[in-house]
Amino acid sequence: MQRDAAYLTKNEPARNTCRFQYRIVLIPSPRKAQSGTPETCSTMTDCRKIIHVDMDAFFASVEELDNPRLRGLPLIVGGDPDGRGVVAACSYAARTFGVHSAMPCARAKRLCPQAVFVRPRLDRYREVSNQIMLIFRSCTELVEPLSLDEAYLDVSRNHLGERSATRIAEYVRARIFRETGLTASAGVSCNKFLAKIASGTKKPDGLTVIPPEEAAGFVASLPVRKFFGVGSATERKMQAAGIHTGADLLRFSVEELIQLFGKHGRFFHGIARGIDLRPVLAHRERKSLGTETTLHRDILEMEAVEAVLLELATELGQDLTARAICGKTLTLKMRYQDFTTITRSCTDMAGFSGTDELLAQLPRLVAATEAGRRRIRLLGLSVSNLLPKNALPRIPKQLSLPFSGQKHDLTSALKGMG
Ligand code: TTP
Ligand code: MG
Ligand code: MG
Repeated sequence: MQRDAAYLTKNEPARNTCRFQYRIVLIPSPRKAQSGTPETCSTMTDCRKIIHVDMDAFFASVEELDNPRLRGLPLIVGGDPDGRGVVAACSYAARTFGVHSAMPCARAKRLCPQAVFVRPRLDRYREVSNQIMLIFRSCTELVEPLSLDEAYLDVSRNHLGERSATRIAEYVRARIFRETGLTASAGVSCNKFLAKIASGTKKPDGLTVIPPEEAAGFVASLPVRKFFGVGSATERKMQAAGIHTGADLLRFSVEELIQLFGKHGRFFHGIARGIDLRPVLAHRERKSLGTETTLHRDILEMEAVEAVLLELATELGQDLTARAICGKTLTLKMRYQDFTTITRSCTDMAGFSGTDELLAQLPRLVAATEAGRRRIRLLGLSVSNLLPKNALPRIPKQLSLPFSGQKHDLTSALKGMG
């Protein structure tokens, strides 16, 4: 059977001209051609072997690993259940109660009063993340991490000399379990979109393979909200246009989709046909670095706003210094009581590389908001346009007054704006 050749056959000789020596790609399917089914990636240029690996209930699983008494309990990693924090992660036992990531902890507690709440320990999660990334990199150079717990691997060529991407995925999952004690789920296919969808279909501890010739059929039945790049606004727009599944998307030309969804239109046109030519980028650069906090109560007083910003700027400044990077653009994010969210940014070609530089610009950004007049529930600071710190010319910087002599006194600085 031709179907699984690329993924399951280890020792079979390659019989076509595909660069990476696997034989599905250049063999057109006569059945499909006759029935007029749109081309799938099996007949297009995409002949890659992509794996997407994602850890199961990552933060929660690490907590269970380190504290066996928590195993099997409904476990929630996140903020204070009696405060206003949100759920970062929850165990699969907690999910049976309807709890999920990003849900307010208070609601999670109402849904599952017996849940055990623990606070996140990011350093520990980073440590495990480093371990799994090393396992990925032992298979291929082409590893693109998406977050602490997941990555794409392009194993078209790999260090193991293994032809079957499925076998590599099994090997990776087994090593992760052996070396960390944690389970991961993986998806295998010919592109990033399909591999990522696949990894989510048999969670936890699952492996799913979507062979190229099954891609179009698979995507046809997929609800559009599962498509990469479809947030709730795009989903509403799609539903208004009568697009509910991948099959519905097939009725639209690329021009029509571009008209409806701008630059994403072309991507949607491709993935409806199982085509996604995005490469796995091993050195995808971080685009921004930031920190934000949901406040315990909505705040109006400027002193409180300033105190929180001081904390955020100190944390972000330390992070920038520790990573030896700087960003040319500083962005202040503010969410008001009614959930309206605004951002205010400024750019400094000399770059922001530490707390003092952040603090020097904050008064200007705060002055462009309604802080002091509207209650605020969330504050965030981030820098973007990142560069290594030593990549910028050394421009002697005069910190803007009124900071001189009052290091870190944001309150005075803001009052000084008058
Ligand atoms: P995910 O991989 O999205 O989720 P998960 O690993 O907890 O569960 P799943 O088995 O469904 O993959 O996210 C990885 C970690 O990132 C998660 O454990 C905690 C963190 N995270 C947040 O802090 N906030 C969020 O909103 C999400 C989605 C994740
Ligand atoms: Mg995960
Ligand atoms: Mg993940």
